[in-house]
Amino acid sequence: MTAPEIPRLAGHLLVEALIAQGVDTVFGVPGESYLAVLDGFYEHRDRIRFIACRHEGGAAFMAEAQGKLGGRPGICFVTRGPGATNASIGLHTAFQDSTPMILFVGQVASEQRDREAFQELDYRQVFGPGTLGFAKWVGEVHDPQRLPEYIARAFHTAMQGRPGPVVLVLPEDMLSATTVAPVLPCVEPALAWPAPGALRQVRSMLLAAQQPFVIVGGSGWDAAAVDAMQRFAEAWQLPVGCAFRFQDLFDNRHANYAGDVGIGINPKLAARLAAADLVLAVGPRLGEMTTGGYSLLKAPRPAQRLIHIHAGAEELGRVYAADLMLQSAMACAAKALETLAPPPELRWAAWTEQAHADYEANHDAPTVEPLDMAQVVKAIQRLAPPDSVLTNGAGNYSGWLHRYYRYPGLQHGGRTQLAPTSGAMGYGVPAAIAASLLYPDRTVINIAGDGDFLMTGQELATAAGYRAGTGAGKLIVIVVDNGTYGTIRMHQEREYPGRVSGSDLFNPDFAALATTYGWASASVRHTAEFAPAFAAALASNVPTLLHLRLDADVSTTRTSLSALRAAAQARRGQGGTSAP
Ligand SMILES: Cc1ncc(C[n+]2csc(CCOP(=O)(O)OP(=O)(O)O)c2C)c(N)n1
Repeated sequence: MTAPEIPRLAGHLLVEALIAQGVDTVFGVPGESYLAVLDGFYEHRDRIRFIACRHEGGAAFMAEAQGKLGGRPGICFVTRGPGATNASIGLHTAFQDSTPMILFVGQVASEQRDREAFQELDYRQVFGPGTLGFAKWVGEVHDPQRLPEYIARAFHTAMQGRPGPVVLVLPEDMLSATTVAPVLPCVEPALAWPAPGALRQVRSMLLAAQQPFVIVGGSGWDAAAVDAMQRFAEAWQLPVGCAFRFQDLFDNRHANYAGDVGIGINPKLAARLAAADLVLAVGPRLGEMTTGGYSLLKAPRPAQRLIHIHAGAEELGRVYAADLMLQSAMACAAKALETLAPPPELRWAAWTEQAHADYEANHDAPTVEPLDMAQVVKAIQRLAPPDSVLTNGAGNYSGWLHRYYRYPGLQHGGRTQLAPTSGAMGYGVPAAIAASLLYPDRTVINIAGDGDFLMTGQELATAAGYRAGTGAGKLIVIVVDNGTYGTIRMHQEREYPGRVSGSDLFNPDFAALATTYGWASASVRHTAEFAPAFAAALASNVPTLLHLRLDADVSTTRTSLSALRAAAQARRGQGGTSAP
């Protein structure tokens, strides 16, 4: 602990405490409720920067991406009621994605509390753990002397067990009070190791299996853990799938890789998972998207034997009555698994080989005219640096990335996929900007839908203002414009064929729009135009938006709207588009 220091504003102390935690960048939208903190950022501007965003949703997504990329809490600052409620989408995403993050919220002065003062909210009620889905903990700091204690606890809570978001509420008068409190040292999470007895059980359950399958996912992985997991999979010749939007946790080019267990899953992979007799889930919380709506792994008692390894005790046994549950941080679990000695003969070598062959075969795609999204993703893979970070939000367009992009594991030191398991539209643009600002030497590529893009597209201004993507690493946004909220249209065609309601979009010229933000841009209508446009973006000294015009009928990597409509109408035994 550092010695008590000279009196200073609590708002300044807060910034010093963040610096002590290793934070050099925070994201936010300013508010009059936390002026003393903003002044602290000014005071320490040589050591920490405040990235001023255009919407708190964008700022919170950027902080969430910071947490995903770095493993330590991403930091977001917002003002009272309207600021905090705008930021809630980032909290929800951090919660669902198990991402460490801290949202600091300015609060009305203590003497005005409980009067429904200007923009007042009770954040413990709004975001409290009781609401199940916004924050692991909501703390309100009343005594400036205790601010370091609250900050240390916030960092611990965000990182320990199942990582997630924390909200710290800062009354205005507390921030502008004077304090001599010392900052506390940098916090490291306490990590749980799997018990030796449980590890022996893992081994004997593996030895008893005929067709085992491993799913990796969740947060808390580092490059060493991913490498250890790879060695374990190699030694035991196990097929490995990645949980929904955790595709970068295992090298997709590796011979044991079997594909992503998520939305639009390869049907052969779904069949394999269903046919497995033992599933070893290392890290994922086994949510709806990873389990095929709790059907590939039936909840609460799957047909397969299940070993569930997770960092959070509260997560184990919450949904699935697994045969074996191990509480362990991923860094520890992978290293422990690696020590398990395999027998000389493994009976599932062919099963694993076939799993990878199925993954490879899933890369074959019929040609689509005039713009082929599979070819677009393959061109990105071919041309972009291998350590590029890929981001997306929610929408069918992300399916091409999930299916055709081969993520390289964490061999470049950090994550290369930033994508919301919460399915939050608007995530990809701010996540890409955050990645580009935090890692200026990495190229960052966002693929967005037209609906998705305009939810947070205003953050292009933030990128331009802070000169993101102007150095060695490039920043490229690819907008896939099909003139519709295509995912919803897909569901409509399945359920209410031919009855388009609320899903049409009326779009601007995205390429023209980007130039008003100081971005370079180009429009792409044909597959052949994409690679040159993308190569030019990789050579550009300013960020680039590529506006891709996709035929609205192209619905997913596997089907079209017209095929869906025809199938739904056939099911209903009607030829027209009459009401259901
Ligand atoms: C914030 C948010 N609002 C609404 C939804 C519901 N939703 C899921 S996908 C989707 C449409 C996405 O449209 P677009 O970005 O154009 O991509 P497309 O599906 O057409 O590829 C909607 C509205 C959501 N997931 N997130």
